[in-house]
Amino acid sequence: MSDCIFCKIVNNEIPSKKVYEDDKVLAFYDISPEAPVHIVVIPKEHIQSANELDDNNVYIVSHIFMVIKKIAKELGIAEKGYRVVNNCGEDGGQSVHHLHFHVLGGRSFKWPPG
Ligand code: DGP
Repeated sequence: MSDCIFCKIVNNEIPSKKVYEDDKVLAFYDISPEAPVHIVVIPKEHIQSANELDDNNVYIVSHIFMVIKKIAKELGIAEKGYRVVNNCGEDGGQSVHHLHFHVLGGRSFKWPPG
């Protein structure tokens, strides 16, 4: 989508610090980190949110979680643990309307979230 920030990152129209890329998925450092390690993992295909997952595109979620497992190990947060967050829609606090998963690590987190 032409006005989507994350599509622009996929297309290298906006620079990002990438940690993983393949033909379907991109992972990069969040611009406003909430933890010592804060990565955003996205499908390259524009999917607006978790609400737009369907039988044809949901395979990307399992692929994203395999990518998360790999980068968590590489970034040294796998052993102590980390948090994966998907914000969906207005009440979920989603600000960029391209499906993404936050991977946060390097500190401990409280529950429930605010
Ligand atoms: P959310 O609130 O769940 O929609 O998260 C969107 C995240 O995207 C937020 O933590 C900040 C990050 N973000 C927004 N614009 C950019 C950008 O241009 N570059 C990078 N690296 N991250 C961005």
